[in-house]
Amino acid sequence: MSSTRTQVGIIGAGPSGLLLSQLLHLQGIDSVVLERRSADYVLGRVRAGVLEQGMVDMLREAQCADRMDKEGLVHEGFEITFGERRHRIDLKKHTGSTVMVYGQTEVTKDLMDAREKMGGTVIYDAENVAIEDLNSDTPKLTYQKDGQTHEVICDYIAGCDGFHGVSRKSMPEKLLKEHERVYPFGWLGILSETRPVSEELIYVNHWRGFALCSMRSMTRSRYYIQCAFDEDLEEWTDDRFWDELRVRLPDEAAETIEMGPSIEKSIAPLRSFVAEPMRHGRLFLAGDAAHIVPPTGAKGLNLAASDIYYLSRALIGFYKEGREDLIDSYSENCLRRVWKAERFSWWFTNIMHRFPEQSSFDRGCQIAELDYLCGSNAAQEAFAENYVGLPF
Ligand code: FAS
Ligand code: PHB
Repeated sequence: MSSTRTQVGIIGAGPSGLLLSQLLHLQGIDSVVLERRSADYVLGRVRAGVLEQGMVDMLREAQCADRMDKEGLVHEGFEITFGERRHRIDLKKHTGSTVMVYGQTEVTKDLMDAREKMGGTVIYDAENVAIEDLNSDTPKLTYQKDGQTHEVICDYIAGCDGFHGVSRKSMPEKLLKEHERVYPFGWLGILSETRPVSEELIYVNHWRGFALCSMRSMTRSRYYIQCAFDEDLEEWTDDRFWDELRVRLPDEAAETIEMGPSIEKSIAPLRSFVAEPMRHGRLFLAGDAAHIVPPTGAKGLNLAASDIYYLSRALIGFYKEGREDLIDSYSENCLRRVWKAERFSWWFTNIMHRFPEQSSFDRGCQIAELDYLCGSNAAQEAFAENYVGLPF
């Protein structure tokens, strides 16, 4: 068995793990990242599209923002439509802030390239990653690769391995409290090399179901429609998707939308989930390993960024100044912001989607909530400050 020593062992080479490794490296702190999949597989996942200012600032701090600053699209607002109504939420007016439209795939690629350029240790195809000696001062990660067993002895372990990872399962069962709401529907999303139907995002509440018009650039569109949670992807030809999307869009968008072949098509389940605490001894959970939000509020990737903000400061404070206070307050600091994003994402999902059991009264309240939001400056200010991202 090969044995290496590092300061911080990181499980998962998604945005959380790579961003943490990069921020630590810039402070002279050594880490090893273990990823069970190949780099191509990680890059093949199409996920988030909207970055909060906090995430943008973190990528600039991590010296990985050049391409984002060149190719990213700064958005000052977006539209909400319901019935015949269309209303623009002016983020800039209500908050003075904006969001950046730049795909998670590109963020991950920029982080991968930066890690490689700076000689980072990111091991792909690391199988059966396990955490051992967690209650000792030198916990370790073991894994198999190329038929060999390897161990990485660490000071600390960051579980950045997503919802299905091993790190949350390695927390003591009696310690962990989990909170969950599973939604009775999913999102069917496609990516197409077509001009976006609008310069800004359009969130649609339609009686047949939610729809979202987003983008990755001005030549690459990302569209979603709400679908049954057990929908069979094989049943959804491109034509069927475009027909259903156009039924749900406002007339002018339905008439002008540019359609084309999908280059990616997938169904994402929707759930709200929080695991508490996010730290046990020398193990920290970050990103989707600790929490999941329905993508309605574009919070998933951005919450991973705020976790890594708190975790990087805690570890840098420890190694550079011998501080343990930020390590001790890590879980509490993260969870205060996580729960506010969970609430916003749950609320926005509730007012934008059609629920199978929805009564006419429920529907009436949904429309009234949207009508109030679009008619009240105060409501839009509260909405906008949540959407652009609450302070870290
Ligand atoms: P990730 O899941 O991205 O990364 C975890 C990494 O750990 C993966 O590469 C995985 O292969 C690896 N891993 C897992 N188990 C391991 C093990 N045992 N050993 C080693 N490695 C292991 N957010 C939005 O804001 N908007 C969206 O539209 C949106 N759409 C989404 C669609 C889907 C299908 C999913 C699943 C998520 C979506 N999200 C969206 C949320 C998403 O963007 C996450 O918040 C983001 O990927 C979180 O990043 P990480 O915490 O790094 O987790
Ligand atoms: C996306 O572009 O993938 C996207 C944008 C906004 C959301 C969710 C997903 O709320």
